[in-house]
Amino acid sequence: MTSPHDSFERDGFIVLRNFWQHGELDALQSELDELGQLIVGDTFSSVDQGRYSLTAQDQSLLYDRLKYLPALSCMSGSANVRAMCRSLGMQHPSLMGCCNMRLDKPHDARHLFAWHQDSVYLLGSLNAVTIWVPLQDVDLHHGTIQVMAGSHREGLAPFKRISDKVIAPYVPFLQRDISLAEDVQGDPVTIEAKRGDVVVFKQMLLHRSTPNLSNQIRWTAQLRITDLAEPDYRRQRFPTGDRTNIFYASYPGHDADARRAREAESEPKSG
Ligand SMILES: O=C(O)CCC(=O)C(=O)O
Repeated sequence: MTSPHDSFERDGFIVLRNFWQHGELDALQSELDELGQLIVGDTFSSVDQGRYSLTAQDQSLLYDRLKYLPALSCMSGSANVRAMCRSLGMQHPSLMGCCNMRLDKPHDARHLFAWHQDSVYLLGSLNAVTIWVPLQDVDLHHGTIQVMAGSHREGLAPFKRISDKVIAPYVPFLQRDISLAEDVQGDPVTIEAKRGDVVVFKQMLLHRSTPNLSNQIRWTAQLRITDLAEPDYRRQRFPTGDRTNIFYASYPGHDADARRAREAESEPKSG
């Protein structure tokens, strides 16, 4: 029989059922409600969008604060997350300082992520993982993610710049700056999960958002863990996306020095 570790290495993702057993999700949800009530008003409720209306301004103010909810740090640093990462083969799991929460409103496609690999934006070790945490059930109706099983084994997929941001160290490159250079081929796997489950996927795995077709917001948290024991990551002095960018970090399929030279070559010559 295939072990969870072996299937994770093969597929690049795993769904762990009933992972949160110590009230972690309730703690996160109550912090979320407290924040929402502070920013949006007393009627805010993370389980019922019918009770309040969300202006674009409040949505953006709320969204920007979500990643600072203390419960996200507690969950990221919890003993069960650490033990789970070790059981999936990480030797020295460490936080990446970029945990996050998403709010995906019904029928709002503007913030959906197209196919991508997190490593392009967040960097981290080759075996770094995202722990994707739904606060309610997720499926094609409520909005979820799709993954391309096994795609992490191909290394970094060809990517292109889609903004004119200058390539320099300490300049973060985000989804609006870089996209995949080619269409993704193959049959995606649609993740179905319940509140309490976690989806762990390698940051090298191709994945994307699907639209929320329900009438409630889809709330999810993303915890990110890197492995400081990975030799190549250490050799590169532990690059993370808040301090540098993909033009200064190499992965299988991507030589940063060669890529920077190519980008410099294609810059319009001045004078
Ligand atoms: O939750 C989503 O829709 C996409 C999340 C995602 O792609 C990510 O956090 O890397």
